[in-house]
Amino acid sequence: MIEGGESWEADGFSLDTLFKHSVLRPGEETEKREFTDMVKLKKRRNGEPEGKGQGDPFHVWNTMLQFFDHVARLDVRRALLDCWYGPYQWPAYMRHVDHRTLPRFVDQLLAPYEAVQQPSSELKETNWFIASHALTFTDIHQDAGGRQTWIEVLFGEKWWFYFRPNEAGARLRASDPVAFLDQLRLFDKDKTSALGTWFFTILPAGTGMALSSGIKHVVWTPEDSFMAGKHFDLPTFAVMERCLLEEHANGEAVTNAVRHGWFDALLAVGRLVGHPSLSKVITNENLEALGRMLQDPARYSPEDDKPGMEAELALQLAVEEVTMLEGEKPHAARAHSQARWIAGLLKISPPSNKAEAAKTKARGLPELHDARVRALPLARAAVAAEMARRDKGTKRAKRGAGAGSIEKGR
Ligand SMILES: O=C(O)CCC(=O)C(=O)O
Ligand SMILES: [Fe+2]
Repeated sequence: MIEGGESWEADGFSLDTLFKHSVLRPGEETEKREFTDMVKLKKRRNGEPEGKGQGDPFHVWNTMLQFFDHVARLDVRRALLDCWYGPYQWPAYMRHVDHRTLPRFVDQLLAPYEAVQQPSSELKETNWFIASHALTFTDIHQDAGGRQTWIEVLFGEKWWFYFRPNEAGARLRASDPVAFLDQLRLFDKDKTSALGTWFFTILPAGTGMALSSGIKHVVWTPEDSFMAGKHFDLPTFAVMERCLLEEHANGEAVTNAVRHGWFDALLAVGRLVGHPSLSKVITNENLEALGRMLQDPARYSPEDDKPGMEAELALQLAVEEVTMLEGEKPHAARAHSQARWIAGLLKISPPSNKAEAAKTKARGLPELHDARVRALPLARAAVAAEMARRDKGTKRAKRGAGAGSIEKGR
């Protein structure tokens, strides 16, 4: 927990506050956004009938104007979890972290020479704003895609619960992440303490918190609240790999969102691993994890139904094309990619649906396909060269140590 941040308490829980701090621009208060309907979510969790619209997901499309109209109505509880919010940047006391983030390395080392392409979802998810009515919560989850998180409470209060597994908990999580979560979600003291310990921190306006990736947490919002936050990557690829594998196998059951841009973030940074300023902060364990993710990205792609399958297919396609290009058949590779992508999509959207099939055919190759095909061999080569360099260093050190002991033996 970090104290000494900004507080908007004096401004009030209102649209005007959001305009004043540039969260919204005038006119945006009537745009529809996706809110979590907490009343529906609660009914679903308790197995109660949901009434009208039964079977719908627990999301509703509302405007910010409606959100503020509902503040005093306890029978309507909503939370807006994914409002993009660029203006709120790192506060002074977090700037030392900013300098160690992977996007920073990419900006400093790669961006001056070429445009670094990232999917729009990745950029949108980097800086965000959460507005929640009092008495809302976010269920147990890990933040998607192995990202680190920093948050700052600007209005109201958040109660942050985070779980530290013991040995048995870590084992269950590794072998069956859904069973692990189901057991925690019973909120039964004995069942929980068999797996580890919950900790909690109360965060009033003006306090913030940095949360390492992969930590399971629950957030309770006892008062109307505004919160700004940021997701970022550090060179902790081994944890990222574990998170992605968990999300690949279990989709949104274990996380609160889906990160489709993780691979493009890795491609940008992968090319830079040999740079001295980056190399010194990547451990061997993390380097190996990065190497594995670049080798076979489809293994890690999050599985959230159709978009997840499309994203996985798009990654497979980039890898296949690189493999074919390495076999020196560029034209054949491109034609093959296109055909595979379309065939794959057609399998996802049944060919009986003619309109959907026509749309798919018109789409061409996946977003960022060419950028991926260009960057992947460079990233793989940079990681391989760095591994070889370290390997040589280790062998040299071992030879040195060996020679030393012979000398000592003399
Ligand atoms: O504020 C909330 O309800 C959820 C926040 C959260 O889990 C996060 O920022 O990762
Ligand atoms: Fe979270």
